[in-house]
Amino acid sequence: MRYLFMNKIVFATNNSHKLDEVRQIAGDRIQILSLSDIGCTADIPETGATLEDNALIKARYVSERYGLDCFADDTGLEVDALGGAPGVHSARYATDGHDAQANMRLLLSNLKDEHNRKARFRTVIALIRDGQEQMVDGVVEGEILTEPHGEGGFGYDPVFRPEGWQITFAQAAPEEKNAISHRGRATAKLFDILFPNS
Ligand code: ITT
Repeated sequence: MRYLFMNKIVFATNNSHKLDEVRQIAGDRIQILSLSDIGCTADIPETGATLEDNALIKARYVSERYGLDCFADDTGLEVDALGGAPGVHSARYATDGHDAQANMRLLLSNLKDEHNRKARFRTVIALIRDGQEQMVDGVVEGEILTEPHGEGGFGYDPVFRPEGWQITFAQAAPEEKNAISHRGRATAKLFDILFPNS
């Protein structure tokens, strides 16, 4: 409980966009430390078969090596017409690296001539506090457009339009995305656990 007691917790991610989003949701309730803030430069291997496995792998890495309270996020884009792909493989869909443009190009090409564009983002957050593991998730339903729109957000945001919206996540303000997104919903559940009386 060391870090939480001091109103700090580690977010085990190397993705600065995720960090920005979660810090914005946290506001001044808690200080979210990044991996570099604690001197961790590892690219934690994500070898799990599910989002749950990978979220736990990342959180355990920090908990076991640094002894700090922490949480980790694993996120996937699940496309119905592709049988749920890219899913847990979303980061490395087109290449070995995190090439968002290549990932989107491959996704659009795999959906060429496909009428069923239904998809969802799913985020699983694993929290380890005082050695106790807990998991929460968040989902947002939507559809994959035929071409990218917008410059904001990251990853697959330019091709994902949430249900009931006229714009993509990449065309939305950060607080608009956070209000309904997979990560926003999972993070709200995380903060309900961390701050049960607020
Ligand atoms: P960490 O594992 O270090 O947290 P990562 O970028 O590798 O960062 P994931 O393993 O969760 O994150 O990979 C998820 C992939 O899905 C990755 O390609 C992201 O760009 C993409 N992604 C995650 N969240 C997203 C979001 O809110 N909007 C659009 N794309 C997202």
